[in-house]
Amino acid sequence: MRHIILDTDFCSDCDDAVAIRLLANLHLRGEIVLEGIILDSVIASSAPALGALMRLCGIEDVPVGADRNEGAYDTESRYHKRLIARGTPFAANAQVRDGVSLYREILANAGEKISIAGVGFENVLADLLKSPPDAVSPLDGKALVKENVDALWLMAGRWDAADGWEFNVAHNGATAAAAAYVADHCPVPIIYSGWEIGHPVISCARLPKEHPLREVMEDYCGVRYDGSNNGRSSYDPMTALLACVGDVGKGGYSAVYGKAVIDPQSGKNRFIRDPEGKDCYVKKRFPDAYYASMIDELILCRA
Ligand SMILES: [Ca+2]
Repeated sequence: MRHIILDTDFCSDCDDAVAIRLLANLHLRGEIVLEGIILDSVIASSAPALGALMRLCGIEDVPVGADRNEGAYDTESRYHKRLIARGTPFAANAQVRDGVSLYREILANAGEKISIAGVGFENVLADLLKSPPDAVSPLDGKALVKENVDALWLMAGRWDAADGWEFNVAHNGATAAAAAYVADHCPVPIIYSGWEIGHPVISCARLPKEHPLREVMEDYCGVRYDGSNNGRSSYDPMTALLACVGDVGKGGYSAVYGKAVIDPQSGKNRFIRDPEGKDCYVKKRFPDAYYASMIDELILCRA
């Protein structure tokens, strides 16, 4: 059984919500254990909106942690408001755990290796790696990750171009510094799913009226004359699904191994190839429709 923590900037883009629905269904079907969700970009409505989506998806009992630096990366969300109106277990961000502290608790108590699916900024991951020993564990963050995490599966970077620029990494100086820190200090393999992987893969284009993602997709993507939304690039659900599969080849990808180099100021990324390298970025082995239909099937099914 795969054990997953999702690290998400559930705020600006809507594909984070698609990743959450996908993970919720796999969790409820008993195919993975979703150990926790970490919010790495937080505005006032973040925890309330996430709680609302989790309730709609039937995973209200999964622990939630959040970065405490509210407003550092986003200032508004197009899709939080209508989610919250559906009812939420959290009235405010203060009702969820501190992100690093929740990470440390889950990792310290892990019976099996945990996979971290990162589909947002890497600030909380960097803070986890920098965290000192505490009452939860005598290990510092780096040792705790080394002992309990099998890999980081990150939607980050752009690897099909020289000097790649990608939002999760290069949004601002803080996101660039965090992504560079994780690339340089993570003690376990990092599997990068770049911008070029998810961008042309459009999922969620047609959702039933009562689907939990329907309003989210309408609020982010708009509505067509026939009432269906336009769908969205599948950056985050593809990364989350790959983390659940836990194997690049079985997930439908090939890997280019080596070392990611991220400029800590600009966030621009490049890759030094090395067949013996710990980290990799992935390339698709199948047409885009293959991945899109897999995601649509997993978000449409009833868990
Ligand atoms: Ca995201």
